[in-house]
Amino acid sequence: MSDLSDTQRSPSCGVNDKGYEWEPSTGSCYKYHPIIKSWRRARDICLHEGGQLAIINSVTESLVLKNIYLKNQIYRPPHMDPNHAFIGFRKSNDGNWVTVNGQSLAEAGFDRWAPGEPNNYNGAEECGSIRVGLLNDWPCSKHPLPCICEITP
Ligand SMILES: [Ca+2]
Ligand SMILES: [Ca+2]
Repeated sequence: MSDLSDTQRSPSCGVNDKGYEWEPSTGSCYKYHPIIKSWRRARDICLHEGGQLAIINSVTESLVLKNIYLKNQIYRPPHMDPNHAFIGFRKSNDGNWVTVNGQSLAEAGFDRWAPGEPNNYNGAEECGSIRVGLLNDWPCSKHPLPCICEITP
């Protein structure tokens, strides 16, 4: 017997939170939060919900996340960039980018930065975001962003 394919797995995300939507193409559930003040706050909110900040493990998943925030534009305050959200990676003390699971981006399976990124703008961009489906570095707390949480049932 082979493993069940993604489409045969339970659509349950394992939490009592209708904000999480099952995505068959990646086998994960995702929730979009429209405004989060800081990356750390975003990380804590996802953990509190039983998930974690989304980690991109494939090109497919980058496109899923891109579509999630496009789908959620209705929640967008006028000054917020709808194509930009905190996700689960940041700069470690030794200057390497690591996911909230402690993997390098390459180990996680997706390390495509947006053109010109990471640019460490003003020397103060230590946290990770996704912008139009590609990676970006962004200040951890100076500018609020939406965030995307992930649960892998
Ligand atoms: Ca993932
Ligand atoms: Ca940047």
